[in-house]
Amino acid sequence: MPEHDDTLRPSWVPEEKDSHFACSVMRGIDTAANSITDNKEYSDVAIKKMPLRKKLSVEDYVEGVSRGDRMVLAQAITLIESNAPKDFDRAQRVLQALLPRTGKALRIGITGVPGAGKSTFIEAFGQMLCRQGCHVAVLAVDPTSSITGGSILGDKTRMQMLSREPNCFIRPSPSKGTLGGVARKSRETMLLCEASGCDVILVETVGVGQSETTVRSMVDFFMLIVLTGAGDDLQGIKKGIMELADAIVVNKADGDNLERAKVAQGEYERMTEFIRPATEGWKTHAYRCSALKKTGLLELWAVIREFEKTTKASGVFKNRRQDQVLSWVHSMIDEHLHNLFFNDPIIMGRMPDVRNAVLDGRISPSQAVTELIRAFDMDRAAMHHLNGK
Ligand SMILES: Nc1nc2c(ncn2[C@@H]2O[C@H](COP(=O)(O)OP(=O)(O)OP(=O)(O)O)[C@@H](O)[C@H]2O)c(=O)[nH]1
Ligand SMILES: [Mg+2]
Repeated sequence: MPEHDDTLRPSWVPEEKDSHFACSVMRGIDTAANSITDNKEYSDVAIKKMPLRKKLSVEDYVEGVSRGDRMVLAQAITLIESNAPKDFDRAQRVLQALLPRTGKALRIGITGVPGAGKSTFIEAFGQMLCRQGCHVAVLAVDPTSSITGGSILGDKTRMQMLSREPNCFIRPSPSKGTLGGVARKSRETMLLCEASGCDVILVETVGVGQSETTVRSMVDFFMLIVLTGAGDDLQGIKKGIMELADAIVVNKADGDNLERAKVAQGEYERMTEFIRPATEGWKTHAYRCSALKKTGLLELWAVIREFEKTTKASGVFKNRRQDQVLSWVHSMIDEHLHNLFFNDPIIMGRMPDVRNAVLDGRISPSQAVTELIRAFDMDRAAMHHLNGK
């Protein structure tokens, strides 16, 4: 079999697929007339070729995104999301050039159990912000759904009112690959949106359990949306997730549910007494709203603005951003080293024996690690030696 050439991988091939991921690309139709060229009757028809979409240069991306051109922004995000190594370098150059324009938006994360009303909330809240003159971007982090392309893709068609707002940009999750990969792409997407002039970024977590901490680590304000019936085993919400939240919002406070929502709000408020606050110098409270009836949204926005004011004055806002960017660097190093180690041919060759030896009790786990790391070091040193010659 010929050596696998990574540069030939189409950019949409999922990261986790190995070289055996197979596809064939068929020649497309250039023009409507293309399909009838074999027909003698039409052989003289002048075939006007459709212009191909111009391939953007790094400067085109930078200029277009800076100008707030949403088409170019979408294309730049596609470049960031590409898994092709040849795109990685260009994407990073675009980001690098845009970096001075980033960081000015307020980043808000929204989580909650499935069906809590996150998407409905984002649609209503986003519309309200657009009406106030804000430029809003809606993103999602969904490492779970590689098949459907992420439920926000469905939401994009569902968030019809919001997607019609000229000041709003909705982007489905880069749903392919590991959580680490998805997180990198989402963070970089967020930076691109900021560079294009968005001043509020709403990030929805999709998929239960894994993505909350990741989204918390990329936003300033984190909101947990809950439903009534707080006593019912907390609806599967772990205390840990409540401890990430800067606000707990009881949604669906409308109609017959309003009274129950008031009770739930009280119960959650009491619970906040027992949890560690997510942000130093900020007391997490419980609120209520109806995403459907669009009530309580303005009040929530006021809470968020107050949060921004307080944390900016105390320096907590800036410190958190700095911690976030440093831990982002660390997690990327972790991921890189992890891949380097586990994809090393020597390690891959030795792993089954070492695994069995540990399982049989012939060597201790620590011994196994020492041996593997030594083999890895030697392999890297040999590679350096060869490359140096
Ligand atoms: N009565 C009432 N219904 C609501 C409200 N907000 C959302 N809903 C309904 O609740 C259902 C779920 O809403 P979504 O916005 O899709 O919930 P979600 O949290 O995004 O769900 P997933 O994306 O599947 O996790 C929909 O049928 C909404 O119409 C509300 O404030 N009041
Ligand atoms: Mg949703």
